[in-house]
Amino acid sequence: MDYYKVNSKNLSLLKERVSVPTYDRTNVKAGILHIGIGGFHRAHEAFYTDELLNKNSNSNWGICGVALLSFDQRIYQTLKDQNGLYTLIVKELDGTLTKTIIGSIVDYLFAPENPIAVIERIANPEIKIITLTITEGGYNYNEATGEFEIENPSIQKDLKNPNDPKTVFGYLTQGLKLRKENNVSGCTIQSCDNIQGNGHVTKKMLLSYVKHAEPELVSWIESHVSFPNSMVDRITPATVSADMAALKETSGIEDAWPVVCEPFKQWVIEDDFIAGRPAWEKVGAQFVEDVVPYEKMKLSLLNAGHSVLGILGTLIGYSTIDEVVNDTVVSAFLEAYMEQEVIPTLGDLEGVDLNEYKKSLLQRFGNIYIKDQVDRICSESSAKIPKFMLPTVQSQLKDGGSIELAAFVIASWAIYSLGVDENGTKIPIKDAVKAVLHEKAVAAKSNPKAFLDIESIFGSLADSESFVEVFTKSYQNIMQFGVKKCLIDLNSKF
Ligand code: CS2
Repeated sequence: MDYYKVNSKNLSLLKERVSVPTYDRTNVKAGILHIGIGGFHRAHEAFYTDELLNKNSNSNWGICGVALLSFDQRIYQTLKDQNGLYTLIVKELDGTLTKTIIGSIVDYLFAPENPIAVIERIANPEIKIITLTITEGGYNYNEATGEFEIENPSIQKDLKNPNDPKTVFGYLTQGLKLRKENNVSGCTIQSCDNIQGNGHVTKKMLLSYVKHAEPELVSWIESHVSFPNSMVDRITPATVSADMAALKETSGIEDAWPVVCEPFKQWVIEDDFIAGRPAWEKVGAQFVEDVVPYEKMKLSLLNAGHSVLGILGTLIGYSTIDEVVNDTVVSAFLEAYMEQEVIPTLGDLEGVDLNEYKKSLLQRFGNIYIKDQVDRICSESSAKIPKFMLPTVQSQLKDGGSIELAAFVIASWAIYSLGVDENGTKIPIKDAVKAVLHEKAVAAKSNPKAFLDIESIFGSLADSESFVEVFTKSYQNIMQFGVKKCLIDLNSKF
């Protein structure tokens, strides 16, 4: 078999082997600027946008992908070498691989190399929508105060060097300022991160920064920029070398960075696009008036479910999510957590059967071909837990509901943060506040509550006597009997 690299020149050859764009990419305009071109964006928004270009000859919405951090140089270089093309490999439930070359990313910029080019592109009249996947931690939000962390050193740096920004806030502010100065019409900023009210949070955080950086821009943004909330969903594990090898072996395609994902996908969006938008509804996105309840459901069941499996699974010694959920002791615990502690906080969701949703999640987590890494799930837990689990705990505390299972998971996280699993193997913790987590985890050995004192994560949770009590009990039990034995005891109770 001949091997072909992924690039525009080879598209006609690649077409013999996998699906390729059926549209003429030279006619596609970058009306969307996307910041954060990681795997998730390429499995989700870029996929939907590509589907639409294939399906609807009237659409010419394409994406200009921005790699913001120096760390993103490799993905930028890969996209550049491959003319923005890459292979999306969907791992079906029966193990088949569905491969598609995605063509919707038609331009790409590497911000550290040329910050002014990014600022100018944000101000370019052809850009109508700016979408973001900058991770849950990227919003610079303080959990304890609910406010923007103006003291963050990177933010302070951007305030002092407006023309050489490093953070998304510095870039957006300078780009929007130029837009205003050039009398360019407004645009939409759409977050695609897993945050409750992601549009509201983006607006609040951006305006907080702008108030300090360019106060006279605040009212322009308020009247010229819309911030729709959206719920995004598609499990996208990190690509591993075996994925690249399988692509090469099965189709003779050499792709330096394909993306792998599950078949399921969902995108629920508020229809608030001030400067127009692609007809994403034609390819399965749902436009609704109020996305907040859907976001809440997804974050507190799927994402929290992931964290539960990731943390407990790591301590027990598993490496992938399917291994963890296929351990019936852990999955029974997860089901009990969802039923007893999460679903009671969700209220009625029109058109959604929560029990069915729960079942479908267990099936998705159990897909043995996905091999989603527990390390990926547990990375940056300090930004995830407050968004995925703590709102549920607060709501249950308020209503006098059970918090025992959530407390067990957070106690497990305290033990996880010591950095060694129950078999004595080192845990590769990836977290922006890794040092603080470790320090508090050590203190928790003699006084478990010390872990809850991290205010920037837990807010005032340590003031709740009932939470501290069950948390402490769980901590001591796990230390004494191990996760698995405790889960068996808890499962018999619920
Ligand atoms: C995961 C998400 O990072 C995580 O913790 O829960 O990346 C999850 O896979 C996606 O949100 C699925 O839509």
